[in-house]
Amino acid sequence: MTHTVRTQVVIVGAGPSGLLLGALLHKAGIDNIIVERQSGEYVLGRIRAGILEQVTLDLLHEAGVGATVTQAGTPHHAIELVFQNQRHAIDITGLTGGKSVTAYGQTEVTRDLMNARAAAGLTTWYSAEDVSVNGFDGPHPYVLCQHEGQAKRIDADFIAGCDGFHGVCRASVPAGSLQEFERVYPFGWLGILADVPPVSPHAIVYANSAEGFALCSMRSLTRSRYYVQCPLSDQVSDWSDERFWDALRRRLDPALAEQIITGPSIEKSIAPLRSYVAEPMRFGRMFLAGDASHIVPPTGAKGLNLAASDVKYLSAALIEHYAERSDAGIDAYSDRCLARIWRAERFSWWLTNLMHRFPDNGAFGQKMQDAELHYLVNSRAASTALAENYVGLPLDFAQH
Ligand code: RFL
Ligand code: PHB
Repeated sequence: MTHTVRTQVVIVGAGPSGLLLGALLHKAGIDNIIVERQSGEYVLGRIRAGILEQVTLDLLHEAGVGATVTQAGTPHHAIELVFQNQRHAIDITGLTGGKSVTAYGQTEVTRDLMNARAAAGLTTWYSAEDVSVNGFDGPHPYVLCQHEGQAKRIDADFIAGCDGFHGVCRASVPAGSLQEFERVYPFGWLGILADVPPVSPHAIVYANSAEGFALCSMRSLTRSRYYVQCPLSDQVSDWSDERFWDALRRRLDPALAEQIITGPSIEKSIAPLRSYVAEPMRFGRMFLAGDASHIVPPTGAKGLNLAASDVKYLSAALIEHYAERSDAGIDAYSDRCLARIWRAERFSWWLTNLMHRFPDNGAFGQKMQDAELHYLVNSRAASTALAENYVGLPLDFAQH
């Protein structure tokens, strides 16, 4: 027998998008249930983003979980670009009239939201199997799944597809209703997490070297996150810790390389790089948000921040629907999100092209990269364009 429950919004996926949406809706008195395919521990074990824009911090505060990030996050007022063995600082705060970004891990954001959700006694079904989304083209959408050995059904007013790139929501949209745009890059990022002090605790370092891209980031003053560009054919097992640290050092300027403190990795993974957008983001009574509808290469640190802004627009639209009986926000949702998404897609694509070594770049392509990097660090106008995108464009940035 199927166990049936009812809620106002059923959210598929308990990543940052789903959890943040659930928290914002709950604050507004809108009932919601989250259905997640994995266990809570598995979700927390995925090491991903580390840089939050102010827009994202503001939303965490609005959702009632801002205290920990304020206390434990590390503000960054600069980024550094390394090329031709030299380091150049970009003063993102000075160039944007005082804005900054904050180093605070996606794992920590997720944990804060999970804890708040559990403390508020809200329903989350982890380890749900065979999740399907149904009836969203009509007035009575519902989700089916298997949970704790039982067939379950959730009837709702709306479905929020927050289930990431490989989720079921986008895949359930009828063929032909979706337009996809994609660029796949011919390399990946090998990332490691290690309990060693970060080499650059006040500025994220992006390096373009003859051996490829490298990135120095952090999770705290005692936990570092580093990445190197690697071929897509590489396996994690090809990369001993020693090989990783050697490769990282060779890609940085000599002074910085010398300061790297190494230690055993506690996580090591390879992520492919992709730009992807699916349009639109609403299908009747189902909405897509976050990685379910778009992917950026991690170079611009935009993925989690875009997920947060989608959720801001979606929560505002749903609150307007219930409180004011107006569907204006719901009708505008997809266009509002996509205007911001395409700007972040452009920035992430541009920075990816500028900072990586492409197999078919050639000598001319290399000269172009070098010339653009020199221009970028020597022109206030060009540095400002980088800085204002890096800290994140305002939510109400011109839509057209
Ligand atoms: P998620 O995090 O993928 O969560 C989706 C959740 O849905 C679940 N799910 C299902 N649940 C039920 N039924 C199904 N059929 C389901 N299918 C899937 C999944 O188990 C999962 O729990 O998507 P969300 O919430 O939209 O969040 C997006 C972010 O995770 C992502 O954009 C960022 O991690 C991207 N990203 C970065 N973003 C930044 O803003 N700043 C960064 O510094 C940054 N660095 C990164 C990154 C992503 C990386 N990787 C690995 C792709 C660095 C890396 C290396
Ligand atoms: C990270 O800390 O994981 C990180 C930082 C900056 C990026 C991407 C990832 O651009």
